[in-house]
Amino acid sequence: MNSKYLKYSSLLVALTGLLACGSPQPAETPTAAEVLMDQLRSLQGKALLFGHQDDLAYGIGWQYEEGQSDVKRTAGDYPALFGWELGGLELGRTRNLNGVPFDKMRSFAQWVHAQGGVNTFSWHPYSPVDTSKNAWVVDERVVEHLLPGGSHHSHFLAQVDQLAHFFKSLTTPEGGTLPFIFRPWHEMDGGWFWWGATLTEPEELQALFRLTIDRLHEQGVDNFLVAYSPDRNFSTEAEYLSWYPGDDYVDIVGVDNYWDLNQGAEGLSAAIHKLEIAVQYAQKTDKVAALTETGLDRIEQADWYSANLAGVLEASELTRQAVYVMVWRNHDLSHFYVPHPEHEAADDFRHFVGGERCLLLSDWQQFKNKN
Ligand code: BMA
Repeated sequence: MNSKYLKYSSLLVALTGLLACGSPQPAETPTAAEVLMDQLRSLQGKALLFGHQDDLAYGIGWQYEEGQSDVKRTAGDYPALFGWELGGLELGRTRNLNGVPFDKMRSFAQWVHAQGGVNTFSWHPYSPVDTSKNAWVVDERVVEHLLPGGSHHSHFLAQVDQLAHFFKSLTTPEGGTLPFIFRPWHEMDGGWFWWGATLTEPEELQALFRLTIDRLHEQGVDNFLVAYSPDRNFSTEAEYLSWYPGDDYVDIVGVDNYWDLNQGAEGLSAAIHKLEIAVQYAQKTDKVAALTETGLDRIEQADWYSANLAGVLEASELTRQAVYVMVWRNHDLSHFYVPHPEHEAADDFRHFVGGERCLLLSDWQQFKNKN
C-alpha cells in the first residue's frame, strides 16, 4: 500500500488498459497489504483487535517458552495483534534493545501470520550520529543530519536498508512475504526521543518519515501498511496533523496515549477527544484509526481495563470506529501492562477481552470468516 505502490499500480492499470484496447479486464489481485487494510476496515464500528507488545517472546516469570503468552495465560487465548520492536537492528545487532533475538522475532511474526494474526513493528533506533546514545537521549539535534545533504544521510539510509533486509526475510510458505504494519517515528510530539518535538522541526520529521518509507520501497519492501502515531500533545485536527508526512504515506492514523488514560475523568475526556480526532480524519481520508499504544504500568487500578480503556474505546460512535488497541510489554513484575493470572486486575482484564467487541486471535479468525 501507500504512495509508491499506488503510483506503480495506477501506471500499471493505465498501461494494461492501453494494451487491452477496451477488452474486459480481469480484476487485479490485491496485495497482502491491501487485504490486511480491507480486513482492518471491516472492523470499523463492529469490533477491535486486542494487541500486546512482545507477547510471544517473554512475560512475567518466563522467556522464550514455546506457545507461551501472558494474554493467553490470563485470558485463555493469544492477542489478535502482536507488536515487535526493531531498535538495534540498524546497528547490525542480533538482538533488539530489549534482548529479543531478531531470528526469534522473525519466527514469531511468521507464526502470527500463519494463525491469521496481525504483526506491527515499532523502531526505537539508537542515534545514528552517536550510537552510544539510545532513542531516549535528547541532548543533541539528530534528524537534520539524516536528511539529504546532512552529514549522516547515507549512513542513515544504510540503517534503513538493514530494516529492509529483515522485512524481506519475513517470508511465507507461499513464497511471498507477510504483510505487516510499520509505525516509525512515533510519539514525535513528545520530548523524550531524539526525533521528538524538543529537537526536531515538524518539516524535518515529515521529511525523515517520507525518506524512511521511500527507502524501504526502493529496497523492494512494499507489503506493509504505515501507521502515524503522535502521542497526546494535540487537541485539534490541525495540531494532530502537525507532524503528518502526507496521505500518500499513511494508512493507519493512530494515537499513542498513556497519560490521558490515567488522569481521572478529565483525562479520559481528553483521550476520547483525541481518539475522535484521529477517527474523523480516518473517515475523511479512507484510512483506519487505532489506539496504537496505551496501558497502565503494573495496573495498580484493578478496573483499569473496563473503566478506563473501555471507557475511551466505547465512549461514542466515533471511538467505536477504532480498529485496534495495543498495550505495551510484560517485562517483569516491575514493568507490565497485561495482568498475570493472579493479579488483582486479572478478572477485569478477562472481562474486557471477553467482551463482544474485543477480539483475541480466535475471535479474529472467526470474524474474518463471517465478514
Ligand atoms: C519502553 C520500556 C523500555 C523498553 C522500550 C522499548 O516503554 O518498555 O523498557 O526498552 O519501551 O521497547
